[in-house]
Amino acid sequence: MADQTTSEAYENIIVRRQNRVGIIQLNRPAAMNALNSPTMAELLAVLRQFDRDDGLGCTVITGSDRAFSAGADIKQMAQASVVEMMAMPFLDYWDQLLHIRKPVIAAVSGWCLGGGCELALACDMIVASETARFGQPEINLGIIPGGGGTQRMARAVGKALAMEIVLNDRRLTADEALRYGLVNRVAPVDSYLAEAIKLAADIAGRAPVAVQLGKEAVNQAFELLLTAGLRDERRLFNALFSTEDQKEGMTAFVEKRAANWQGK
Ligand code: DAK
Repeated sequence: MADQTTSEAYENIIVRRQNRVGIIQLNRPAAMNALNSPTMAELLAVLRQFDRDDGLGCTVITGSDRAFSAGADIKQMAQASVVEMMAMPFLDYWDQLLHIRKPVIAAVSGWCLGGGCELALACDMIVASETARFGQPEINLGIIPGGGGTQRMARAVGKALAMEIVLNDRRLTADEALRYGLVNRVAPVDSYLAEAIKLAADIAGRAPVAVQLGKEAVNQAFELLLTAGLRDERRLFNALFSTEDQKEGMTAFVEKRAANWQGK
């Protein structure tokens, strides 16, 4: 099949589609892709639109080679009171990230700090360039991570290292991030994005409903105790026997042919 690429215009992000992969590029180069409310609004609107689009199976979020994102926009928060912080729509966008059903891969190069690192951690997988640097430097601003950094970082790399990252601004190189299980793979800076898109295309070519329920089931491992998680997995597993794709997948195996997924 010929490679189909289309693009759409936004103010703070660049959106394009490549066959069954949606690609969102953070695009605030003058601010190192700092995440302000308008950027998060556009990002979430597009993620939700992709979730509803049967023509797409997986999303890649990326930044520039120099910076995935340097975090939440400090200039937006600097003078805010606690009441103003609590009322910022910014918070809702972070909550909405939890409800994206299709897999999202972060393709990270350069700075991946603060809220930028939290955004990457909220994605389902991370492909990093060799120049990627991960950190939660909020302590330097007199605050702690607020977008999931303490929780997801601790789950990803363990308590000991998470404490150093959160309390003492320890930054991880791409190789360290790979070693500690924060990222899936590391690639040269000129190919990390292509690598992430290739991974996304592979996933997008698989049985769509099973992919979404697989994502849901793995995420439950971080929410539930083992017995409840196993029960949940069993329900999702059984539910897939009501899909046409389960019949097609097993029939295709028996008939020794490739499956033709319908997403039903
Ligand atoms: N916000 C706003 N502008 C930023 C920025 C940021 N986070 N990071 C960089 N910039 C801007 C700089 O101000 C500068 O702008 P101009 O001065 O040119 O106008 C421009 O980007 C280039 O930055 P530098 O001149 O500093 O470039 P360098 O190469 O020297 O340094 C750097 C790059 C990324 C190491 C450095 O800029 C830096 O340390 N940036 C700040 C990193 C940081 O502290 N990040 C944590 C921010 S706090 C929440 C969700 C999320 C969050 C909180 C709550 N809820 C849901 C409740 C997240 C909080 C954070 O992320």
